[in-house]
Amino acid sequence: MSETPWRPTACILCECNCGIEVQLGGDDDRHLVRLRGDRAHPASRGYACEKAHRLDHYQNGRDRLLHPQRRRPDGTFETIDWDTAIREVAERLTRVRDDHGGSSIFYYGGGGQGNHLPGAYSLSTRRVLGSRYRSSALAQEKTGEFWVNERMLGGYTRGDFEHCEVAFFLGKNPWFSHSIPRARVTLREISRDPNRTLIVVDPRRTETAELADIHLQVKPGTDAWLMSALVAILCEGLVDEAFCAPDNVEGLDEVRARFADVPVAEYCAHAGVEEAQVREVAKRIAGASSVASFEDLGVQMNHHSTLVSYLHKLTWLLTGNLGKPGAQFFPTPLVAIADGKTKRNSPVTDARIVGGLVPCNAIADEILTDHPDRFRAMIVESANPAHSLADSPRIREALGALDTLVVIDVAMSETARLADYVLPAATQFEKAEATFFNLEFPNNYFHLRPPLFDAPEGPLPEAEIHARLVEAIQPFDPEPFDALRAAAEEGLERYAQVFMEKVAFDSKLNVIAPYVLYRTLGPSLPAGMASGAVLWGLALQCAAKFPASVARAGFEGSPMDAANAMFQAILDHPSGVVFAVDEWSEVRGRVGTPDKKIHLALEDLLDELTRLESGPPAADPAFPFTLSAGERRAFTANTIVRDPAWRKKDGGGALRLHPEDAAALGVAEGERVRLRTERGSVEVGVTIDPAMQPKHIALPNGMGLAGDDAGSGGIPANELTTTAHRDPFVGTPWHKNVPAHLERA
Ligand SMILES: Nc1nc2c(c(=O)[nH]1)N[C@H]1C(S)=C(S)[C@@H](COP(=O)(O)OP(=O)(O)OC[C@H]3O[C@@H](n4cnc5c(=O)[nH]c(N)nc54)[C@H](O)[C@@H]3O)O[C@H]1N2
Ligand SMILES: Nc1nc2c(c(=O)[nH]1)N[C@H]1C(S)=C(S)[C@@H](COP(=O)(O)OP(=O)(O)OC[C@H]3O[C@@H](n4cnc5c(=O)[nH]c(N)nc54)[C@H](O)[C@@H]3O)O[C@H]1N2
Ligand code: SF4
Ligand SMILES: [Mo]
Repeated sequence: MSETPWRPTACILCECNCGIEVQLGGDDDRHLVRLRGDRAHPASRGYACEKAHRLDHYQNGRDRLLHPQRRRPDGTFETIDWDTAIREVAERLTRVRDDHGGSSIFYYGGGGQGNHLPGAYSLSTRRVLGSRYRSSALAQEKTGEFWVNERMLGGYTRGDFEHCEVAFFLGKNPWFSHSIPRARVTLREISRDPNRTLIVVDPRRTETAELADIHLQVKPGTDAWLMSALVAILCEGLVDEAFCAPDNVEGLDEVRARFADVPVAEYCAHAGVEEAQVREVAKRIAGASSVASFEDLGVQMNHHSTLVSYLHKLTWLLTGNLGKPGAQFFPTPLVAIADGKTKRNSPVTDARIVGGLVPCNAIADEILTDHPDRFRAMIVESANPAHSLADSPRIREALGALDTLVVIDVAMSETARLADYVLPAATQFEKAEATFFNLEFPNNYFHLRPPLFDAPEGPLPEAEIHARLVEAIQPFDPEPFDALRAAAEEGLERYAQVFMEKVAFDSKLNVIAPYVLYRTLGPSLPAGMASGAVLWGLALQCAAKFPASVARAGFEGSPMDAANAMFQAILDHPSGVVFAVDEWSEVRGRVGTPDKKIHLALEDLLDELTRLESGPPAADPAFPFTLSAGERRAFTANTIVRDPAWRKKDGGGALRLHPEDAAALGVAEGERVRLRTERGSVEVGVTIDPAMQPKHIALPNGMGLAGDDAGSGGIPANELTTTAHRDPFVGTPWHKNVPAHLERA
């Protein structure tokens, strides 16, 4: 008997999207029965963590949606057919546009951890509706970092952890959250090697901190003081003068002058870290041949988040850690997921919009108002804002106040339950899918995954949903479409020619290119791969922008020839393919600021620095605990998997608590406490964790989904958070630092 074939795909539970191979089984052959890492995947090379083995809970999950749903006046849902759904959604959105302008239609989401093709196709729907504002989860985590990077460097950077001498993790626990390829292998290698140093800044002695050579166990919410002290020490004589020479780098003198005033000993004390240890870190960073560095939610969802992003960039820029092996680089993206540019502010609250993303914490206020420019309709796709945005009660109220809410999802999520129309999408194993988080160096890969099987009768890939919406909103002359379809049958070269003639310079068609590609190139692609059509356009943009990198990956010639070859290679490699090969010597040349220099002095953030002088605020006696609301653990994956049974451990999402606090409250392991914040109050079981600091408590993310038995599925963290608690520059929430009160239940 021949063995069941192993089919290549990817894990969709975090941004790494490790390549995996799957054996199908079950009575309908639609279950992901056995899984293993795919050795042919260019980045993960056979690696996968424990979560991937439980992916069948996503594919055959509770709450799966199979048919379009329409809300009845009494709030219940009825099943409708696709024609009715598309017609009515198009009518409702068109009416909002005609009455109030396309700007009043807001788009949220576009991709989770495993899928970004929906976001690409939604562009066409947004364009025909004239929708201008959008957002996604990035606007509650990365926008501060994007903005700082844009102004200092004119581009987004990542670190080369595989080759670094020193690895620096700031508010990040990659042992569980990954975000770098083969995280645990890389962490163990650094930890074991006596010549390499792993540095972790985290109030908790995390699994990553356990492996670290140096753990700066900062007091919660005080990273700004710690990082200012670190920068001040670097300025005292540890700066890489050659790297920071004035022909390349602006602002060194000003930074030196401003940090000369930082009282290092006092700031270390504020952060609860020994000055000697901070000095040791400064020396290690400055003395290393290379430092790779990663900041994440522990600081990005915390007090002074944008300031800390800035201080963080200063540590590795002052020490010359850009553009050499083991240091920071600018990845070559097949498509840039967001930039740090600021073009306009939000229409109602005038919030700063970074990379085109309205701050998540402003969204409710952009809806719940009688301002004429408020958002009145919303399309939510592949995201679950009713659960993931701060202050869930208020978000529910805002979503309920919209004229029309349309949700495109695979499951009846918390957000879908509030929608006027829910449009069911095929799962990520039932259609071609990909993510745009291509952030490797020097070899950057792209992975377009073929479907494992067809979708059941009912759900559609987002590309098809958007194509139908576009056609219902604004029908187009069929002539160019017929010509393009015929050309596609003759091959990519001919298609490219006709595309240049009919679409590239047509102002009506080129803005909806994803739709045009899907309808014309899509049908000629291999079975199940039509959703990949948009990648042809993206490959063309990439080949035009990074000709040398794509040529080194073997895609040579004119941008069009290179793009055709790249697109074909993407289709031909179901385990992923390297589409760009960079060189370290190119990195400095990719600094994208207007004058091509690195800018060390950002005035507004240097001014913010002076506001640290008064020290961290004292805890409010009414809320003596600091709650980190939304920690990544062994079995959390945002809200991608809905059945708590998928978790092998910690199904109830226990509150972590230091033994001292447990003793003071008189609670034992597994007993329940009442946890109260300014926003809400819940009862939750505790786990006693000596890795925590006293008075610091933590709840996991992605818990407490609608339909879970009370308590068994954990606490939805955002019932406890508020929107006012946010960064002054870009509005990112302080989810990791929520003042809280605890008592025995
Ligand atoms: N298992 C799992 N992995 C995931 C995800 C998931 O849901 N589950 N989600 C993915 C997503 S969307 C993201 S954005 C990433 C996030 O990845 P991470 O940012 O690594 O995730 P968190 O666990 O939320 O936060 C990281 C750390 O911040 C620390 N922290 C809390 N307060 C402070 C503080 O005041 N200062 C400092 N320095 N640190 C602090 C916490 O103790 C925690 O260890 O993970 C991705 N990977
Ligand atoms: N308090 C607190 N809040 C947080 C965080 C925290 O740490 N603390 N973390 C924040 C962060 S970093 C993030 S990234 C967000 C995550 O929150 P969101 O960005 O809102 O997204 P997810 O929870 O990942 O939900 C993804 C949705 O996509 C659906 N889905 C899965 N596959 C498909 C598909 O193929 N097509 C479609 N259309 N839908 C699909 C799933 O069913 C699910 O409803 O949460 C944020 N919220
Ligand atoms: S959850 Fe684990 S297996 Fe899945 S992509 Fe992330 S690191 Fe890879
Ligand atoms: Mo995230």
